Amino acid sequence: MTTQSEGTFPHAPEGLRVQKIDHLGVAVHSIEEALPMYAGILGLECVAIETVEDQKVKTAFLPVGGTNIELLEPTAPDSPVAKFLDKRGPGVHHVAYRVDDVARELERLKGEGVRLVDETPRRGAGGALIAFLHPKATGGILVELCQRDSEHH
Ligand code: CMX
Repeated sequence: MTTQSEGTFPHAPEGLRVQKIDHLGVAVHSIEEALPMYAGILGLECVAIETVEDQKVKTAFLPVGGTNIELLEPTAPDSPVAKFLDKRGPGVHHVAYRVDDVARELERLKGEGVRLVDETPRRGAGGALIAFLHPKATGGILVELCQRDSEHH
């Protein structure tokens, strides 16, 4: 099976219909230990903490300028975030783009041969429908597609 990497699309794809950057995911060892720095240096306050069992992460949302920082703490040694922290240490883990219809975007990207992590949407923090594209297809940055029913984040 062939997959696409940057700049090798046979028939120019339309690209995502992105509304905004929904959030930036940041991997941390401990949300509790990270929050004082976010408040004290960056002036960002946490408005929601939620565990997403499916992804094996605890999340904290910190609104900033119409988008959010999402802190990610692994809840199990086999969490993708635990693996990331082991390899790279704390830092930016993914960029999440808000789209109208994750399932439609996935179908279209699949049709273009883009390498996906998730072929169908899953439930993420705040009840959002989410899916990941593989970082090898998106310039080395893990990309999340995120669909929300309302502007609650
Ligand atoms: N950003 C950029 N590159 C990443 C990455 C990330 N977050 N995670 C892994 N990679 C790279 C690795 O560096 C590695 O590259 P090299 O081969 O060049 O060394 C490659 O991808 C494979 O990485 P790996 O450590 O062997 O990890 P896996 O292949 O087992 O898994 C991935 C990688 C992306 C498929 C997996 O992390 C995944 O499924 N991620 C999506 C789910 C997720 O991250 N959930 C947590 C957040 C949930 C939430 O926000 O709600």
